[in-house]
Amino acid sequence: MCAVLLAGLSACGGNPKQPAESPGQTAEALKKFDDEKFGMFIHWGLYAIPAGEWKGQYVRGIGEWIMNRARIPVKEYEQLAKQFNPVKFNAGEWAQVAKDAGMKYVVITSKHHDGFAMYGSKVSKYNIVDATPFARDPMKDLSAACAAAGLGFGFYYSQDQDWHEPNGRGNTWDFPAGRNSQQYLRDKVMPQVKEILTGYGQLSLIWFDTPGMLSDQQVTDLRRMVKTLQPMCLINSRIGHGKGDYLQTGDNAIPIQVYSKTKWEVPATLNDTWGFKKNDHNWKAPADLIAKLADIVSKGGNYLLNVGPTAEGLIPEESQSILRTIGKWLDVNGESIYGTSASPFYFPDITWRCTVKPGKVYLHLINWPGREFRFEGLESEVKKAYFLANGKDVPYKREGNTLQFTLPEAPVDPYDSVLVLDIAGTTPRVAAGFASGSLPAKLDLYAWTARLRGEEIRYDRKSMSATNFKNVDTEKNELWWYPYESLEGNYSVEITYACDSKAAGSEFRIGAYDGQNAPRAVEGRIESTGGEFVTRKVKGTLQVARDDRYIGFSLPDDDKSAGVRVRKITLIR
Ligand code: FHN
Repeated sequence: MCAVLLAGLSACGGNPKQPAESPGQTAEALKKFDDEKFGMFIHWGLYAIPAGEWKGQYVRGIGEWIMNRARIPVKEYEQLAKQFNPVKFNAGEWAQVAKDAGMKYVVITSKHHDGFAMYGSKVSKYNIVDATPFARDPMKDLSAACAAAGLGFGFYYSQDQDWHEPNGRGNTWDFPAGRNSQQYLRDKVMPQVKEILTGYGQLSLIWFDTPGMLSDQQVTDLRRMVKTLQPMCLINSRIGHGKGDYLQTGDNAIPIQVYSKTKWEVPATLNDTWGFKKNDHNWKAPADLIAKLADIVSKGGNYLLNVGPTAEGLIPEESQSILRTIGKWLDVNGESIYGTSASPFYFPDITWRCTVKPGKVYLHLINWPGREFRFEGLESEVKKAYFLANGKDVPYKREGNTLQFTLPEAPVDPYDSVLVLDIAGTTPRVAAGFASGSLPAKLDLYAWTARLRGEEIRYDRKSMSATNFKNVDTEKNELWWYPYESLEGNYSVEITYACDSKAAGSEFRIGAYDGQNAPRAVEGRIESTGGEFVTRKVKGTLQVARDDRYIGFSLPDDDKSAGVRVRKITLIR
């Protein structure tokens, strides 16, 4: 099993005074989790009341961070509780939205960084039952509704950041003096985590976040408590110190290629915020989300997609409608997602993705290739090729390990047409050079596979490019690619972009970032391309070190850069 899991087990099993963990139960829970693929994240808390505005001023950034961003004193922020009365909350309806979306599990914030418990806590009066006019515990209803709907249920819990407590991390405006993290852990975290593990039935998982400064021992104690109370409850890697059962990627961060060494999950937003923000209408298109679901599952991950309910207790209409569209696609194509394994093939571009089951290869055509589609690298005999959407056979010719399909003019599904290959044998045989894990000499980093950083940046599906790069205050709009495998080496670099004359002249930077030091970078200047996409060589060599976390693209200094459209960066060994 995965390294993270093993690290966790050895650390926890090492104490003879404590009951040993049950690796069998964790493995069983992980298998179920791996089969589920798609879950609903819910960020719900007091921050849904200001919804992105404080005292009439727009506050930049993610909605649930408003207390921190606007440096709202505890005494003021606390007052929100007196108004929190989500009378429209209906747990059954929420569970139904998740069901209709084809999601298999739900994870909701029991306590976010603002420190407010969204369940009835005996540990702190700062909770939804004791401090609000609502005066009841919505998590009781939600856990029951999820169980009734056959959905897994889990809690998010912020175990280090807590802006309400002098001993929690993060509130430097009320509590500038040092803190005692051990006391915070002992008095709030451990007893609250115990409450959520004992009051809401079987939890599928507990989702810790931003472990920050917690020590190895503190994390070990936390893990031990979880596994002692609920051996089947999975723990995510953001518990810290490598002691999770499975790995979290960064927020909205998808590995660039198949990553299947350990089980992982991408937490992601439907717009640009987790907690409800009334002015955030930057909803991702269903086509993009379905392609991302196929992308993530093809690479070995799960997709945990967020909704941010309002202070009244409603999941925004836009979110619901997007999720239902995904659900309709899954009604037809779910066979190619649930219970599948990651692609055994490397992805040369963003035309297709691939999932497999015994005897079957599912080719997800996420960007329609036109009438001719070449698929290379499959050695196994193909017995039948057909579309999942309509069951119709797809004609093809075979030349060695290349299959040349003749496709209809238009996609058979507007989002992702799944082409199924029934193959001889259980596991596809992959020709040398085409297997996932083999990094080619020329590696394309498409804007579509990047994490988009910043509120202004947009991805345009039609031109397959990122655009509207802006620098607002100290915040840059950037593209970040996460390899999750080391790309150590020296690369010459190309950039494929378009730019009209107005936007020409901006300097750009492509860097390798380790998360601490200034990047090792190559730089260049954007020239007018008359609006056409061109590929240009960038001067210099990009040195990528073994532990670099991501490759980034930015236009650091120039605001004209909003008109630049970037399709991909190519790294050439
Ligand atoms: O700071 C939080 C953020 O508010 C949100 O909860 C996300 C979800 O993954 N986690 C943290 C940042 O990574």
